[in-house]
Amino acid sequence: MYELLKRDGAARRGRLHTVHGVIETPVFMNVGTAAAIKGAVSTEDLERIGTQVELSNTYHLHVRPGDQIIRKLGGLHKFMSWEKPILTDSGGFQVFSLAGLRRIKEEGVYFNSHIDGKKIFMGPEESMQIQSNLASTIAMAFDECPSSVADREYMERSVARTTRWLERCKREMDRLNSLTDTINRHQMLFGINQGGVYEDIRISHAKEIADMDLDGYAVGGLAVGESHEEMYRILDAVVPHLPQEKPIYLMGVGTPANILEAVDRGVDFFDCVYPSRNGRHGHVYTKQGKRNLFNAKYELDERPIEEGCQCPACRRYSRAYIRHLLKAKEMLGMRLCVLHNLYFYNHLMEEIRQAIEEGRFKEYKKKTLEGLQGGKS
Ligand code: PRF
Ligand code: ZN
Repeated sequence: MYELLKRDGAARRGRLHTVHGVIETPVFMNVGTAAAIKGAVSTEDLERIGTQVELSNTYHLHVRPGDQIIRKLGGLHKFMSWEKPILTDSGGFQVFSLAGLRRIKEEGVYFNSHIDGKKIFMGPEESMQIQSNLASTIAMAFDECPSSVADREYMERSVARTTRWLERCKREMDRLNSLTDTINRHQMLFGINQGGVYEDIRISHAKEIADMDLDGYAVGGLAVGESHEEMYRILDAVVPHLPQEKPIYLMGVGTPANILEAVDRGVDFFDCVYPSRNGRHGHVYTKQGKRNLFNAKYELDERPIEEGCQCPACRRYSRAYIRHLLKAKEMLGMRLCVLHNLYFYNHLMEEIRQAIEEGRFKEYKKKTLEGLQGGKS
């Protein structure tokens, strides 16, 4: 159940009640694709840095170790020792971005595993069955994420198929949740809006799926190569047509600036690999923009990554020390940068929530964007 606590312009402060506890929104979900946050970050670390939701992938876990194994071990929560909410992506997007040869048919997608090349079929029913075995809190619908340069005709056919797939997802999820041996019989299902950069296709698709009474609605197919301005134009067009009494999730987005802009357009959920990926390369986020800790100017810098930051890296270590670890290729260097970056994103969301509650989101956004742009390094 989603509770809308406060609106400040189009920005929303809400609360999603789940079987694994409450999610305070807007929220940034921390990506742990294969049930592991890259950068040697443990679930214990996630608890320390204020993570509310962990995100894993159907496709990766189906390929390795296998969702049947995870089911036998009691589900993903027990497997990775994480009690709070987990969202699983459906596999659709990963199949399109990772798998080798693939063929899209009405029934689903035929592809080869990126691990061992083995032939795999995944359709809406399979995706729901895998996610039910994983027993995540929130399952995502099985969709197609078309290329950002797909033409109108392809987009129309693809979106129509994604709608038919969504109907099949819903039916299968209802069936799985009614079975007595299902681990999480309260698994939620979020639908996904597609349509590329075509506003009219986006809007008609949003209207079609709005009636399906799903637990939440995602905007997919963005941040796939189009400009930021195009992404904001599509959000302006489509978000008002999604059910306002349900949470809205912008998939795979993005930079701190992208998140501020999307919150300002009514988005509640986010996920992105940037904080962990950048952290692994020694790129760290601060309110004054990103820093590259490999830079020689940090050699004798005794300050923490960001002054005042309460993350496990900044509370204890200097830029000079972390730079040394990175240069020496010590795993701890990456790990400290990733912890800082995830903390930075989680903390940013906390500040966003507070600003909305206090009715000063516009002002907070303006000030934060100025800082982020000012210190670009
Ligand atoms: N669909 C799914 N997962 C996704 C996307 C999508 O369109 C995106 C697009 N940015 C990220 N992750 N299922
Ligand atoms: Zn820090």
